[in-house]
Amino acid sequence: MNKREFLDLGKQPIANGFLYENEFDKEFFYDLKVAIDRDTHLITHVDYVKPELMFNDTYAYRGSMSLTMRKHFAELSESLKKTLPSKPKILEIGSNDGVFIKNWDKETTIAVEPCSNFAKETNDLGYKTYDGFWTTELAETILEENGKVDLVFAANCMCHIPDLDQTFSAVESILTDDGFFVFEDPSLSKMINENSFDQIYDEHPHIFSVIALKSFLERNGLVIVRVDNISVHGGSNRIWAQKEKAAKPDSSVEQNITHENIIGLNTFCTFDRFAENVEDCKTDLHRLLTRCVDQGKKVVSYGATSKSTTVFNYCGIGPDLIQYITDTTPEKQNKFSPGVHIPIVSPEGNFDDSVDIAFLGAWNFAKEIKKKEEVFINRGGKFITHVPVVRFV
Ligand code: JHZ
Repeated sequence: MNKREFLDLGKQPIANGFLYENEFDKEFFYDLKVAIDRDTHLITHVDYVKPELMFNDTYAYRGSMSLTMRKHFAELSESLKKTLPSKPKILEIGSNDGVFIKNWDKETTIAVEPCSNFAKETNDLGYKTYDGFWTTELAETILEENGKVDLVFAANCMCHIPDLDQTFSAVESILTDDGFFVFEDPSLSKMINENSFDQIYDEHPHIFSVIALKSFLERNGLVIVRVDNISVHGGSNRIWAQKEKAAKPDSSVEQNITHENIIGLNTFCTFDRFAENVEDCKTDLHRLLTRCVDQGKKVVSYGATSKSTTVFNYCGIGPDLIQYITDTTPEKQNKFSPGVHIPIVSPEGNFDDSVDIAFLGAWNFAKEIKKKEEVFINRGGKFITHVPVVRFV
């Protein structure tokens, strides 16, 4: 790739590398620098972190921890079932804890998951899960053992894989002639509009525009036939692609590309301006949290997200500003956050009357969280977000 760097998010740890105190001194850090590829306009890291350092048998993120995402995948599955032939054969790449495949028939569903803890969990549930990274070799094995599939699905997984050419050509090889490749990932246009720079961390080596995806898919025999702009994870795009012969793109594809051109996703200055906004956010957030602490407020964070790893490490926010992070995920509790080492605790008994202010680490679930935390809000508790600008909400 012919990369032009535009943003430096500093030294960062593994975003989901929650750790114990006795592991602090051997923690891994890397330089998180972001670039645009001059040829395809793909937004991509300057250097990629080795996948094995992020996706292994201690992976902590569980997709099914929020009601929003459980509902999202249940509804999507219902609508896919109407589009696909009856009893479709499906393959999910990056099945995590099974939040999507649980809506499908065990007999006709195959999954691929490199985090062995989750591959074991879904195998135990009866879904045939290949424990490994999606590669040409694994695709060949799956093809030999199962034949072609009617749907390849991936949610928040394609943007995790450094080598997109290998990834997409392997998808093409396993699809039936009129099969669909459907995948969703955070949208670049949303990230730029909302200044949600925390979508960038080790696990997201790319943030996709439709413009860039078109180049990568087409050179691997796949054509985008539909784009859905969806609200999850702070604004994502669901891309529908098919083999060239079957593809009949609808108007959403051209509409999205036109919109992306209008907002400048194909020009360098858009990203230089974004980098300036990111810098401003760092100053504003640090200043607001410092002011709250100086006023004697108890400030915590809500949701130990990958996104907040970027925010806290880039903005220099540690336990001096945020006393602890509450999170419902058992695998994260009683550990410390990556890099800045803020304690992570269960919300039970900790998100209590003593808390004055909570930074929304999981700002993408603001609606769900505000509904759940009405008591906190009604007694005057305040949430802080940095998206799209630093403020109380
Ligand atoms: P959430 C992960 O990012 C990582 P993260 C990954 N790379 C990716 O692409 C995206 O997901 C999709 C907790 N929580 O989903 C649960 C509460 O404690 O924003 C989660 O730990 N209480 C695969 O980590 C976290 O917040 C609640 O009420 O940025 C949310 O993490 C709710 C709703 C959530 O993803």
